[in-house]
Amino acid sequence: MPSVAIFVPVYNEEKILSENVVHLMSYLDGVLPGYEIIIVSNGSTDSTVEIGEKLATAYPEITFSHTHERGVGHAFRRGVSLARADRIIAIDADLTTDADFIPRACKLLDTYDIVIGSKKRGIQERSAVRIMGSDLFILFARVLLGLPYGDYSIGAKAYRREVIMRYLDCVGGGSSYVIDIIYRSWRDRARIIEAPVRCSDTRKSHFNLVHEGIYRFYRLFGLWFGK
Ligand SMILES: Nc1nc2c(ncn2[C@@H]2O[C@H](COP(=O)(O)OP(=O)(O)OP(=O)(O)O)[C@@H](O)[C@H]2O)c(=O)[nH]1
Ligand SMILES: [Mg+2]
Repeated sequence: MPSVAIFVPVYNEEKILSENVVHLMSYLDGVLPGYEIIIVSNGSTDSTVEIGEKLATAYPEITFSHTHERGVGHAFRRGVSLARADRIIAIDADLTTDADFIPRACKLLDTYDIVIGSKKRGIQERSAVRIMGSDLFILFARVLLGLPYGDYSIGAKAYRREVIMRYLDCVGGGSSYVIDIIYRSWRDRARIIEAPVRCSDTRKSHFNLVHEGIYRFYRLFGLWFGK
């Protein structure tokens, strides 16, 4: 039984998926015995699905699943249902955050329920616009909800499965699933720690950043109204 599941959501990642997953596995083989990788695609229109299926056939550690429904929160739910391990670590397929977050987070999950890999507390090379967008969201999360953390993006987040299961029914279908889980578990006094991460992400986002911004703030206000 694997001790940790690495969850990788993918949307149209044909250019990097195979190479990055193989690279990730060669890193994990040296530092983390007993892992599984769960790759979930939603609505990819390129050859991501064929590549994912080939990877799953070639490597017993990999599980691949896909649906036509868009939304990374749906993918997360599917990933959690497929994972056998009791620790789930989400990372982006572009591997833009240093992979050493994975073994560090895995160790921290011995004593914490959630580990928030934080670009704000670490080092980030991202465009000024993206940093400003994230900073604004972090500020609003602090002011409206009292949340003290510095990163609510998908990648570099680690969870104990039992914590996720408590909130899975109320998480959104998009990327707000992260703040949905963090906010509810923080309110319920879960043990949450932030770990600084180094992120160098200069490729174009696979999200539509305007839609994504509107959606995330809409969900954030929803949490605030529901307080
Ligand atoms: N399953 C699934 N994965 C998605 C979807 N949209 C994006 N992803 C994946 O989510 C991960 C993050 O996407 P990126 O394009 O790197 O997003 P980013 O803007 O760099 O993310 P930030 O860290 O928030 O700045 C990648 O692995 C994408 O392939 C989706 O609708 N479904
Ligand atoms: Mg990225």
